[in-house]
Amino acid sequence: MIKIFGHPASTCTRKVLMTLAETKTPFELTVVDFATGEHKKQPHLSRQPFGQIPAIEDDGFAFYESRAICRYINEKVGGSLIPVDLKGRALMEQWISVETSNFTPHVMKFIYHHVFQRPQEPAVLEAAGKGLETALGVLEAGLTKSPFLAGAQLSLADVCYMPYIEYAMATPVKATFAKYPHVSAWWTKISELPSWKKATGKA
Ligand SMILES: N[C@@H](CCC(=O)N[C@@H](CS)C(=O)NCC(=O)O)C(=O)O
Repeated sequence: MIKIFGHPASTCTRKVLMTLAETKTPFELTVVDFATGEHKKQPHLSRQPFGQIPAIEDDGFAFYESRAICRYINEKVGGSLIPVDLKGRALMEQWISVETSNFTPHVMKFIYHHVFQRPQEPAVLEAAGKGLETALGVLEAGLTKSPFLAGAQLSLADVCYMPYIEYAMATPVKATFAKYPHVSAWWTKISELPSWKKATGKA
C-alpha cells in the first residue's frame, strides 16, 4: 500500500491526492501536523529534508516532491494522466513548468494573504497580480486550442494547477480568473470531477 505523508489541506498534497483518486489507487495518508511543526522535525525530515510535505513511501522506496510523486503513481498503476504520444507529453511538461515557474509563485501570494493568514505587502500583491494576469493570458491562449492543457484528455498538467485555483477562487483574484473565458470553463469542468471532490474531501 502506498503511504503518503502530507496534509489534506496542503496544495502539494492535493495534487497527489487527485492523482490517487483519478487513477483509483489505494493509499494510506499519514497526516503531518503543521500546527505542531511536525514537518520540521524527525522523522519527517528523513522523509523530506526541506521540511515540507508531501512525501511518499512505496514498499520501502521513499522519495518526495509532489510533481515527481504524481508522475510515479500514474506510471506505477498505468494511469491515463501522462499522454502516450511524444507531443502530448511535451505539452504536459511545458504546462507543468509554467505552473511551477510562472503561475504558482504569483497566485500563492494571494493565497497566503487571504487564506493562510500570511499578510503580503501591497507592492508584492501588485507585482503578483501582474504576473498572474500574464500567466492567465498564456493559459487562455493554450485552452483555446484544446479542452485540457495537454490535449483532449485530463493530464497531470491540469492536476498540477487545481489545488492553487481551488484556493484562489476563495480570494479576490476570483474576479481576475473570470476575465478569461476558456480558463473559467476549464476550471468549471475539472473542478466538478468526482476525483477532485474526493481529493478535496467534498465527497
Ligand atoms: N516542491 C515541493 C514543495 C512542497 C511545499 O512547499 N509544501 C508546503 C505545503 S503545500 C510546505 O510543506 N510548506 C511548509 C514549508 O515550506 O515550511 C513539492 O512540490 O512537493
